[in-house]
Amino acid sequence: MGDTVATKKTSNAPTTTPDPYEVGPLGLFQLVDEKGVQVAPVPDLPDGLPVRLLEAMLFQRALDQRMLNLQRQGRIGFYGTAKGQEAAVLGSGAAFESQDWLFPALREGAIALWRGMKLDHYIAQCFGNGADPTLGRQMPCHYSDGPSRYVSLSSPIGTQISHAVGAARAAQIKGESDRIVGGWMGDGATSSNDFHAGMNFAGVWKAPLVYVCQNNQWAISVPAAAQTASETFAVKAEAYGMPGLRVDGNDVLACYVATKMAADRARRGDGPTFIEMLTFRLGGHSSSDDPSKYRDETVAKQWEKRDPLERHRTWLLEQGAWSDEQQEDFLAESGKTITDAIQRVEAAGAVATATLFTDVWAEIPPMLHDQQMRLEREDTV
Ligand SMILES: Cc1ncc(C[n+]2csc(CCOP(=O)(O)OP(=O)(O)O)c2C)c(N)n1
Ligand SMILES: [Mg+2]
Repeated sequence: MGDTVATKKTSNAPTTTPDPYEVGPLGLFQLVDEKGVQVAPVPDLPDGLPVRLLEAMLFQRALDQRMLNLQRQGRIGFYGTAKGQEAAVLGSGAAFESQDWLFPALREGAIALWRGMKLDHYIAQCFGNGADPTLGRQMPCHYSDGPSRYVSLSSPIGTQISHAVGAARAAQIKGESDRIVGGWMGDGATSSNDFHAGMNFAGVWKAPLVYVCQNNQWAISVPAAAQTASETFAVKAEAYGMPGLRVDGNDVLACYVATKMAADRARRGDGPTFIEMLTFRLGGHSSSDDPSKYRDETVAKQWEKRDPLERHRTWLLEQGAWSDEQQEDFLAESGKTITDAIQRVEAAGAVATATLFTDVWAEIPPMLHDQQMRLEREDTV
């Protein structure tokens, strides 16, 4: 499997934006290279989107670090960062519309924030405390947010791949022609049963769906090369009767443009697309992991030089659309926003025990009702 971003550079830069569907599953769709130099024309984008993408990536990096610190301080139990993968996360997530349903894997929480999830709810989900609308019933990082149609992942790897195609099929059956579905997975998830079932039904049903595979080259300690014998992950899509795209996952504009094309295609009723985004997990798998035990961290150092934030910032500076001062202000303001939110959330305290009995049964069964009454009595003793 490719562990480097190998782009063929010709002396003649293209004069039109390449079509990611033509670049295909063995190529690598890229608009801005590792140094922040634009290598192909960037198509017209919604007003202000490139700046918003940088801000969202900067915010995510800052938030991830703060959440990891909370875990190290014993204030939350677990955290998984998206460090190094922010472009793949936000570039893909920004291409969906508010009516679409999204089925993420572990590292896409920033998409929920992008779609309007409250920061307090994001942080409270990790505390699992009284400020958490999901009442601490999920492991940290398993965000869900109804208003932004962002569905909690299930911890068993790959299960959301089937959930996503099910939701896409439901939209099809209900004739909701303007609604599509996004489903995310890691490279490791392509070895799960759900991958094959989900991809198969997506192809057979011509489901209004975009699958995004963040190939961060590791599944905890298993390298991508030990995950598959296929030349790329994208090429697998062909066997299921759908196009597979391969995109530079550290190029946020390329990620956005490719996902938007796939989303438009799905919305037109032309069926699903599978997109492999080639990136790298700069940090540990999660707060419970130490990657120096199993991988050559000099490779990680190489990938640090391909930082997606730095690349996009350089491009924006070149466009005259961003400044060092703006970045400084934005980071200072973000830091304060995060601090304030953590303080508010932590002050909420534990989830009320009485909520054990709420939101589960329409009518509580007699045995549980007895337990509920007993708890109420004991609580007042
Ligand atoms: C069915 C199942 N097997 C094993 C695990 C333990 N596990 C959690 S994350 C992970 C690796 C996932 O790798 P990948 O899909 O590449 O996503 P990444 O963590 O790299 O984003 C594994 C094996 C699990 N959660 N579910
Ligand atoms: Mg992975």
